[in-house]
Amino acid sequence: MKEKYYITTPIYYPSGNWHIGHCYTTVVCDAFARYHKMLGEDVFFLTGTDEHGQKIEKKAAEAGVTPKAFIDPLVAELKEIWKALDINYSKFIRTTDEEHVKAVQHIFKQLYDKGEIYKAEYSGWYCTPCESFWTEAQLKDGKCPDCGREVTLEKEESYFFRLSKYADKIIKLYEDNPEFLQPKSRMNEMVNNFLKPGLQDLCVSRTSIKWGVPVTFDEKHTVYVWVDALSNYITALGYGSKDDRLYQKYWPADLHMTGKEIIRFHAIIWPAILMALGLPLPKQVYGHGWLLIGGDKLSKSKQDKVKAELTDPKQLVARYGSDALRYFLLREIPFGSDGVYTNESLLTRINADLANDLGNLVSRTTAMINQYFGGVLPAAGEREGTDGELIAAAKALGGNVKKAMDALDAPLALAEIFRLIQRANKYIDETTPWILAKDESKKARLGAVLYNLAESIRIAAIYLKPYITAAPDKILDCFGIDGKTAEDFSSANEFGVLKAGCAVKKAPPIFPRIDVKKELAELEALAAKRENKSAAEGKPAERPAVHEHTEKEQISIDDFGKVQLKVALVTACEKVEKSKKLLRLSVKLGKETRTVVSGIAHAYAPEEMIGKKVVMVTNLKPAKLCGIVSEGMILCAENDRGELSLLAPERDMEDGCEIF
Ligand code: ME8
Repeated sequence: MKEKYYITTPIYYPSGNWHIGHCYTTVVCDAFARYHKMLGEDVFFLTGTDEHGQKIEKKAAEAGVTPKAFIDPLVAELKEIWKALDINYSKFIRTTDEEHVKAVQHIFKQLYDKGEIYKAEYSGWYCTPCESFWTEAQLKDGKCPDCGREVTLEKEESYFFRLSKYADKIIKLYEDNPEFLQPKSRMNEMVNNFLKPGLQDLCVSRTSIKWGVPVTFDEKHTVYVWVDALSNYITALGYGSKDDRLYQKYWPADLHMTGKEIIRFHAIIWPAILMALGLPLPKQVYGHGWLLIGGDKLSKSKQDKVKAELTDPKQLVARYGSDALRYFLLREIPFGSDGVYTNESLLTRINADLANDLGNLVSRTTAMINQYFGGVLPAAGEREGTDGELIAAAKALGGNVKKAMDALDAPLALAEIFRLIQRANKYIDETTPWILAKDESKKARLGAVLYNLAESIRIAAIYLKPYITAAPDKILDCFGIDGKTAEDFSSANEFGVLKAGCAVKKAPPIFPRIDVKKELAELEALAAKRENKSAAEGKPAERPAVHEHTEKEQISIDDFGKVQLKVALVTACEKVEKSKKLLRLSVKLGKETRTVVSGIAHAYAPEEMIGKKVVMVTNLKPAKLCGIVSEGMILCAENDRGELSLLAPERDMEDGCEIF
């Protein structure tokens, strides 16, 4: 019986605006899934989309469509990206799938029946016409910040999950299973920041959010999105349905791969829910780092740098191929840490590793077999010189890759494969086949050298298959091997499999070398075009919603002192015509009134802005946006998903007062 391997990505928010950073988790999981399949394991690889919640509800309402109609095209777009990147998932779950919804309802009811969920009251300021609760701080002059009407102190009933009782159990889980949460630093973070200080019970239902899974026994409640989302890892296998054969076969998961920002949900809340349900826990959770876009803080400002990068996955695949992108993501980012994406780092990787090391080795070897032996593979012959070293490196590859993959270190696995490729290139320099070819008496030696190279290439190509998916088959095809017959590693653990006398084709150009200077200039021109187009449309250039490098150069207190910040009261606000992003605001700064244009229309409705007190930079040089002179800038926080939150003084302060 084959061993099973169940691996999951987090399910994606259908946010659109997909960028190369989004592809990271899924490409990594795809490589692990393919690797385990080639080891002969029975693999299930799950991915999907996380479709409920207030954000979608709100965005769909703004677009004037139902949430489902809003989401469907975004999901289709995501699936297209996975196709372009050759992602071979076993199942794509959507949290709007009927089976998932029913299973989440079943899970919620089970937790309730077991006494793990209880009903309690959550108190806050209630605006009846808006059906909304507000905290004290959110009120505007003691009134509803949405409609300005009176609010009353009321309580919203909610269901709470008894998370607090699981803190010790989770600490014990980590102690008994040091491999459960990786890398190690994440475990320390969970223990010190969350578990040791003690956990609070978790509010797991809402009455104010309609776009969610209804609680069957109390229909005005919907299930908290994270409970809904995390459950996908078992509902996708049929847990809670009539047919749970996949669940029986694959659960517990071998690996939940997630970004580091959502590790708390996977390493604390999810195990606690499973413990409460009495179900087995996943074997491992891994919190990977982020792909930071931009990077170089020296040459240009962060903004310019980010705008200059091409981050659209489909455009990148169309330009450089899916292998190049997959290779970059898997090789460039030290696993578990953050890595930097720049156009230049991608192009450098393609040239150095794929075109120079791999491409040259394959093209030189197959060309020489054609030139000196008419395209017929010569015999292996006697070993001499450094043959033994090359052969030993090729034979050791499987073990070295396994060690790296067992440690969840895909970059190291690729480094091992490229070590063999580099060794083979060095072997060409050592054996100088072009000199051997000049001496007829060295023909057998020349044959042996080319045979050893062909075998090393074959072994490297088979081991490359989980990581890059097109080139290995093209390489194997040169030696008459159908890629499909090399779906496991067994033939790659032996040296001497290729038969002398078989036909060898001259390799087609697999990774053409890129003229980096020329390509960077083209990309820059593309970025400028994007920006001009945006400016002509009166909107700020689309900035990819990615985790950007936040480091800036140090500044002195005098530099900071040059910025004048004041509290401003928004007195009027409207959308800027012909722009999707801009709002025109009138603000009051004490006795003074000013106009400000701000790119926040995707996050705030004009009505919502009126009456807000915000933080404003008041000594910026006026700038014209969409024909309107903006006399300052209001400040916002932005997270990695592009969500905005305005900055405001924590206590009520008069408008016009200074901030320092
Ligand atoms: O968090 N670098 O979904 P999501 C590396 N729906 N990884 C990145 C990245 C970057 N720049 N940007 C995004 C969610 N990701 C929830 C999950 S699971 C029950 C619910 C990764 O669409 C991110 O770390 O915000 C995460 O692993 C994945 O993309 C989906 O993120």
